[in-house]
Amino acid sequence: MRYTLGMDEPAEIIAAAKEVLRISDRGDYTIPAADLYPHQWLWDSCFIAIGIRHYDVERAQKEITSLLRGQWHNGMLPHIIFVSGREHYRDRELYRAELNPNAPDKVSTSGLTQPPMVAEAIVKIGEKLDRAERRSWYKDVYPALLKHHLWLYNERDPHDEGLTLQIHPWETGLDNTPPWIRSLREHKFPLWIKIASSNFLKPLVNLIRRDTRFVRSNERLTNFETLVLYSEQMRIRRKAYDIDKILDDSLFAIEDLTFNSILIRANHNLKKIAKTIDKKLPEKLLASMHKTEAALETLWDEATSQYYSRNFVTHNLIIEPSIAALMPLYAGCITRERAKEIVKLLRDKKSFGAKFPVPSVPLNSDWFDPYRYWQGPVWINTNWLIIKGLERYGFEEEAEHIKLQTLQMIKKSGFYEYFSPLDGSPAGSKTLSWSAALMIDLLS
Ligand code: 2M8
Repeated sequence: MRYTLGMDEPAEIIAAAKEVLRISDRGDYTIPAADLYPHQWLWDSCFIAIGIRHYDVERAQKEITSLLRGQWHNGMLPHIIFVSGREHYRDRELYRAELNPNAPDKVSTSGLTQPPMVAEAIVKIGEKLDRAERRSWYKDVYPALLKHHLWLYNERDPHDEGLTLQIHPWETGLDNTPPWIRSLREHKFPLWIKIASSNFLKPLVNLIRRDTRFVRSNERLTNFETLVLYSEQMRIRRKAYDIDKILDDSLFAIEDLTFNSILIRANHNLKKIAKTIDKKLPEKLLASMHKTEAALETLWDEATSQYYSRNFVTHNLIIEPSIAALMPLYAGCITRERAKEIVKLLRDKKSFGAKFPVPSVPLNSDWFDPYRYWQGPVWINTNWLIIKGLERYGFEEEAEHIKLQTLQMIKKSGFYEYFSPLDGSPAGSKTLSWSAALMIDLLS
């Protein structure tokens, strides 16, 4: 197949990437992958738009405006907008977003959100437009974007601390990353999870799971992890997505390092957009934005010289290393000293300095598994975020190295979902849209 083998020149790779995106194009939006992810996802569409803007700005704009059609009345941007049709009834049922009066009337969505990459995508698209077009583009999307940021602080920063909280691992985009699975394991689960994830019932659960029909089970979440994430979603659904009720009785309420690092960049981009169209952001929002940057520093752990996510309830850092440790580079607000500490981790061959960087879990972690989803493999979107962060701090050589190794993996195997950091071999879905789109961006 043209898009998986024999790519050499950048132009060939870009052509192959466009083909992957064409296959998953559903008119106004792009699905992440036809097999595993047949709906529209929030941060996927942002990364996709960042790639598409290089050859079709209008289509990239549609990718974003189609996301905004899913916005809840309270400002939340949901992490999935479902396609219609009977075959996907089960996916929509898992959420039943209509239980909450804020859910949109015309489209079916999830009741969770995902990292706020929208502002970055809007600005990146803006870079491709002339001044007048850019102003008009920003004017079109500003009200929804502002509403989203207001929601993030109003609903997800209830103590006005500057850090937003996430209520499910799916909100962080890093589903089964070790800090979450460890945090969830600290709680008592319904007995049925224990029974259903036993070896005895494995064949039965495997039969129900849709994902392992497409991808080898050693490349996906374990049955236990899948069931825990599922049961957490059911708990949130039972609370009808009411944040007060959820916080009253939730196993998972964390201030995610990746989410908040992305929020800091998003805030900068929102300010840029407002300035371009002569809008004044509300004072309270500006104060919250300022607080977030200061609060990021409270996630630093002196003993291990790293940043971590924090448990919202206990306020304890979750000392479990993962790719999130590198994301403050992308936030761009940390000191050069801190940035240097992160680069040390990236260079350390026992930690994140793998032959094919950057592993989603450091090589010396007990959790590390080269093929298991967010517990080891290299992902193109996190590489992209790290590259942008390194460039911002002037670590050009490190950024270039990650870019080159990313290119090698893609050239050899195609636009897979993730890759082994040990030898670059591919895993997961064969054609992940953000792998294609972000490769276009890195090569352009
Ligand atoms: C994965 O997450 C979804 C749930 O949202 C899943 O496991 O089914 C993650 O990799 C997430 O970051 C990504 O946005 C999504 C679609 O590519 O898949």
